[in-house]
Amino acid sequence: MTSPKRVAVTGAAGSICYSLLFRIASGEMFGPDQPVILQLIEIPPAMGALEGVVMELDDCAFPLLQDITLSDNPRDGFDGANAAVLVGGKPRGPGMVRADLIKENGPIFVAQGEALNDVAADDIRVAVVGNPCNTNCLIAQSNAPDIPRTRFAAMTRLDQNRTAHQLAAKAGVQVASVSHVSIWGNHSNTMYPDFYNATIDGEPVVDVISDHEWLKNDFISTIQGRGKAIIEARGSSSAASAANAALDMVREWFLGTPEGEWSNMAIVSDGSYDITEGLVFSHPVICNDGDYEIVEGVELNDFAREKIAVTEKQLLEEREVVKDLL
Ligand code: NAX
Repeated sequence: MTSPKRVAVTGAAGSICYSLLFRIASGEMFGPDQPVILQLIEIPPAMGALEGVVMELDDCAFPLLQDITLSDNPRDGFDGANAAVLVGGKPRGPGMVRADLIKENGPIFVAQGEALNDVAADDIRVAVVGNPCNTNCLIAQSNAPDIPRTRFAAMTRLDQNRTAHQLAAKAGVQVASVSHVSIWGNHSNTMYPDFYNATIDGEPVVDVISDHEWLKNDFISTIQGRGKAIIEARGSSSAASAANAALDMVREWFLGTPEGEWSNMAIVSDGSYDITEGLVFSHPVICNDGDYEIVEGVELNDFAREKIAVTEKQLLEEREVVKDLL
């Protein structure tokens, strides 16, 4: 019998987790033969709601779900964890700008980074979903000096999936025809969804979609503004699609990127593509067995370089805001 994977999840009583936890427990994250133990972490006022979520998990009678623990303390919640998905955080309140959100959430990720450092399993991998996810990831990483930095990644998979859908819809093909999407930079309205290197049925997107003005303008702003558009339409932020993206991200990180494909995650920059070393920056990667390699040789033209410079500048500014927490 395979030993169970301990999966710690913060923000476990929130909207994303109401979809995510059930799919982890059903085997969609680590495969149909991998038992899991869910270690659910919340803040004290949400523990009652979390108990309700656990009752529902129990009532699903998932064969792979071996145990569930509940905790309002990351030191207990991350104990022995092999994977951690950091979803929890404070939402942006009325009148708050991005810098306020960063400052509000920063201390949460200091404490979580320290706790992961001290109590997680030696093979821990950490996926950060809670926004601003790149900078939260940088903070957690910086406060976990004994864990290699490459074990942390922030989620830009939702942006990858959104890009694949938009390109497929414009070209009038199925989403499976779209490959080699890359997402560069910050999970924010400055990210650069790269269509130049993406393909549709093996052909460059720019050869299949003749409306290049759409690609350079409306397409990019649709991806950058998709989260906001969903809030406007639904009255609350993307939850099921974010949970789905977290599953895609972590599954490929552990089980591997499909042959010939790219995954995207915001990972620590090693200076590739002249991006400032140490920033948590989304890149196309190829994952295998819990490790990843940055895809090499992606051609970045002047248009791409300009877009990447904008998102890099934003991440440098965010790093400046939290410099006392690093
Ligand atoms: P919810 O507000 O529904 O849930 C967040 C949960 O986190 C709450 O239950 C809250 O009690 C808990 N929480 C707060 N502080 C905590 C702490 N210190 N420790 C543990 N739990 C804590 O938000 P939800 O819709 O689930 O979204 C969660 C986060 O994902 C938000 O920061 C959101 O901005 C972010 N997103 C990131 C996306 C991405 O692509 N990277 C896309 C979707 C989403 O916007």
